[in-house]
Amino acid sequence: MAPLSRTLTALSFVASSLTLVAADSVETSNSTSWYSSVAPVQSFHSAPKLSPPEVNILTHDAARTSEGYTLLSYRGSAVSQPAPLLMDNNGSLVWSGAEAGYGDTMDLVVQQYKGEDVLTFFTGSFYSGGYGYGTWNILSSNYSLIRTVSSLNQTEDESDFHEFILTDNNTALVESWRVTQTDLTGASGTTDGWTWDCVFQEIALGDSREQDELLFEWSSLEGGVSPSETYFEVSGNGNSSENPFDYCHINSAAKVGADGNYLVSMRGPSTIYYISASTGEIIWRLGGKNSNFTMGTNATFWYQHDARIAPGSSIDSTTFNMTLFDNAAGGGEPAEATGRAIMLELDTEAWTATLVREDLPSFHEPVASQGSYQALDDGAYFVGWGAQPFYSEYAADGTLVQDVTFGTTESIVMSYRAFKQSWAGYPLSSPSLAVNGSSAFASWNGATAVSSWVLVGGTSEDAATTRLAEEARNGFETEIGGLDDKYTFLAVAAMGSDGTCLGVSPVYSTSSMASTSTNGTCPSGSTVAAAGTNGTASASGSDNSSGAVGGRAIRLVGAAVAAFAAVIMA
Ligand SMILES: *[C@@H]1O[C@H](CO)[C@@H](O)[C@H](O)[C@H]1NC(C)=O
Ligand SMILES: *[C@@H]1O[C@H](CO)[C@@H](O)[C@H](O)[C@H]1NC(C)=O
Ligand SMILES: *[C@@H]1O[C@H](CO)[C@@H](O)[C@H](O)[C@H]1NC(C)=O
Ligand SMILES: *[C@@H]1O[C@H](CO)[C@@H](O)[C@H](O)[C@H]1NC(C)=O
Ligand SMILES: *[C@@H]1O[C@H](CO)[C@@H](O)[C@H](O)[C@H]1NC(C)=O
Ligand SMILES: *[C@@H]1O[C@H](CO)[C@@H](O)[C@H](O)[C@H]1NC(C)=O
Ligand SMILES: *[C@@H]1O[C@H](CO)[C@@H](O)[C@H](O)[C@H]1NC(C)=O
Ligand SMILES: *[C@@H]1O[C@H](CO)[C@@H](O)[C@H](O)[C@H]1NC(C)=O
Ligand SMILES: *[C@@H]1O[C@H](CO)[C@@H](O)[C@H](O)[C@H]1NC(C)=O
Ligand SMILES: *[C@@H]1O[C@H](CO)[C@@H](O)[C@H](O)[C@H]1NC(C)=O
Ligand SMILES: *[C@@H]1O[C@H](CO)[C@@H](O)[C@H](O)[C@H]1NC(C)=O
Ligand SMILES: CC(=O)N[C@H]1CO[C@H](CO)[C@@H](O)[C@@H]1O
Repeated sequence: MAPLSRTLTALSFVASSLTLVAADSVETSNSTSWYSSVAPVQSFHSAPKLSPPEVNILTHDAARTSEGYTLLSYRGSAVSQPAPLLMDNNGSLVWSGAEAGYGDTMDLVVQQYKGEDVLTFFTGSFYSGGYGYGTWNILSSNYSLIRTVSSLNQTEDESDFHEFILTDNNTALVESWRVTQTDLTGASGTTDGWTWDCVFQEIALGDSREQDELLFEWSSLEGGVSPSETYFEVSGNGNSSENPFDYCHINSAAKVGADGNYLVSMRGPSTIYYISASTGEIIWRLGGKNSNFTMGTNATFWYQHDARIAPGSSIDSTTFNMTLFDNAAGGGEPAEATGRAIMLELDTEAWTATLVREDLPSFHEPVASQGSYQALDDGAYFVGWGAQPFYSEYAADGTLVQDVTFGTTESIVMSYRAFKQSWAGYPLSSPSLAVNGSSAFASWNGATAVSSWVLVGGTSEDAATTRLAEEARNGFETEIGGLDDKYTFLAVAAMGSDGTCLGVSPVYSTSSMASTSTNGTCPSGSTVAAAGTNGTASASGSDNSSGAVGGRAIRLVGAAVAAFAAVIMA
C-alpha cells in the first residue's frame, strides 16, 4: 500500500478543561460544575488512575428503562482518558478498559464467541479521514484477551474500525479501506484518480490468526458501486495515492437471511446495499441516487450508519423492517434538520420504503458522524448519538425513558456506537481499597457479581481478619465509614449475593496510607469462590475452617447486612 499522510486525530489533550467530581455523584447531576467543563469526569479514592465521564442524566424513568449496562467507546479531543467503558443505568462506572491500557477504541459490544459472551472492540491507529488501521480484540468474561482478528489479503494486515461481527458459524465480518486508482470522472475527479475502495470480508475463524481463512471478499469498485453514486465532493482529493478520495465510506455490514447474503451501509452514496453471498452482485439498493425502492414520506436518510434487519423481520420476506441511524449530515451542509434513528418497512414487490418508526434526539441537531440504533429484547430501542455525546432509550411506544449526555460540547467527546446489553464480568485482578479520612473506599473494576463489601481489619499485616463492617455495594466505589483507629491494617472482601467471597483486596496500612504486598483473606465463615472460576484468583480463605471451596455459604440477608452497614466496630 502506498504511504499515506497519516494525520492522527483525537490526540490533543485539553487538560485545563477537566473537572473532577466526587465518585458516583451522577444520578441527578445538573450542577454548575458539570457545565463548567466540556468533559467532566468522575474520580475514585480506590481507583485513582480511572477517569470515566461524569454523565448528566437528563431523563431517567427508572421504572421503564431497560436493564443492562451501557457500552461506550469513549474518546475525543476533549477526553482526558479515552477508554472502552461499561456504565450502569445510574451513570456509575462498571468497567474501564483504561486499567488494562486500552485507550482510543471503537465499537465496544458484547458478542458471542464459541458460545461464550465476550467483549469486542477495535484498537489501532485513527486517521482524520474517519478510518482506522488496527485489529479487533476479543475479551473473555475475565477481561483477558482471547485473541485478535484482522482483515486478510491486505498488504498491511489491518482492519478498519467500523465493523466487527461475529457470526454463529464462527466467522467474522471485517472491513478495510484500500487505496486504488480508478476513473473518478463520475465524481468530478480525473480519469486516473485515486480513491479508497471499500472492502468487506467474511473470515472463517481458526484458533489463531494464522489459522484464519478468507471465505468471501467484496469491494465496492469491483462490486459495481460507481464513484458517480457518491454525494461526497472530491474537493482537491483523489489526485494522488497519498491523497485518495473517500467516495464510499463503508460502515455497517451484516450477514442476513437464509442465503447468508450481506447488508452493507456506505455513507458516501447514502445507500444501503443488499449483496449476494454467492455472486457478489448487488441485488438491490435502498436510498441514494439509484434506489430500487421509492422512498415514502420522511423515509429518505442521509450519510447513515448501522443498517440492521429489525427483530422479528426476515429479509427473505417480501415485507420486512430495517433499522438505521440517519445522520442527516456528513457531506457539507446538513441535509435534514436533525439526526434520527428510524425504522423503515420495505416492500420488495411494490418497491416502497415506508417510515414506521422515528426516534428523535433531545438535542435536535444533525449528527456529523457515527451513531447506532439498537433494538432491545423488550421492544425498546437504544440510540448512540455518535459525534454528539448522548445516548438515549425509547420505550416501544416511542417515549423517551432515558437520555444521558457524557460531554457538553459537540464533536470533541463521542462514542462511535453505544449499546445496552447484559454482561457478567469476573476480573482476574483484586479488589481495591483506599482510606480517606475515617472512611474506607472499595471498588473492583469490571466485577459485576459484587453485592456487598465486608471490611476486615487487624493490628498487624498478617492478621487483618476481624470482621468490622459490611456495606451493600453502592455504585463503582462503596464508602464504608466510621473507621476505628485501632485497626491499622484493613482489607475489603467482595461478597456475592449468596455470601460467597469473590475476591479480597491486598492488606492496606493506615499508617503508610498504602497497600502492602500481603493479600487479604476472605472473612472467616464465608465460602471462598473456587480459584480460576469466575476470575476469583484473588480470593483465598483465612484458615481451614473458613469454608473452603464447596463449603456451605453463610448467607448474609437483610437484617445482617443492615446491621453491618456503616457501623463503627469496637
Ligand atoms: C441543566 O443546567 C443547564 C445549565 O444551567 C440548563 O441549561 C439545563 O436546562 C438544565 N437541564 C435540566 C434537565 O434541568
Ligand atoms: C441507582 O441508584 C438507585 C438509588 O439512587 C438505586 O436504588 C439503584 O439500585 C441504582 N441502580 C443501579 C443499576 O445501580
Ligand atoms: C460456515 O462456515 C464455513 C467455514 O467455516 C462455511 O464453509 C459454511 O458455508 C458456513 N455456513 C453457513 C451457513 O454460512
Ligand atoms: C485480494 O485482494 C485483491 C486486491 O488487492 C483482489 O483482487 C483479490 O480478489 C482478493 N482476493 C480474494 C481471495 O478475495
Ligand atoms: C493534489 O491537489 C492538491 C490540492 O488540492 C495539491 O496541493 C497537490 O499538489 C496535488 N497533487 C498532485 C500530485 O497533483
Ligand atoms: C434494482 O435496480 C436496478 C437498476 O437500477 C436493476 O438492475 C435491478 O434488477 C433492481 N433489483 C431488483 C431486485 O429488482
Ligand atoms: C415529516 O417530517 C416533518 C419534519 O420533521 C414533519 O413536520 C412531518 O409531520 C413529517 N410527516 C410525516 C407524514 O411524518
Ligand atoms: C414494521 O414495524 C411496524 C411498526 O412497529 C409494524 O407495524 C409492522 O408490522 C412491521 N412490519 C413488518 C413487516 O414486520
Ligand atoms: C481524601 O480525599 C480528598 C477529596 O477527594 C482528597 O483531596 C485528599 O487528597 C484525599 N486524601 C488522601 C490522603 O488521599
Ligand atoms: C480467563 O478466560 C479464558 C477464556 O474464557 C480462560 O481460558 C482462562 O482460563 C481464564 N483465566 C483464568 C485465570 O481463569
Ligand atoms: C496474592 O494474590 C495474587 C492474585 O491476586 C496471587 O497471584 C498471589 O499468588 C497471591 N500471593 C500469595 C502470597 O498468596
Ligand atoms: C466460569 C464460571 O464458573 N462461571 C460462573 C460464574 O458465576 C455465574 C453466576 O454465579 C455462573 O452462572 C457461571 O456459570
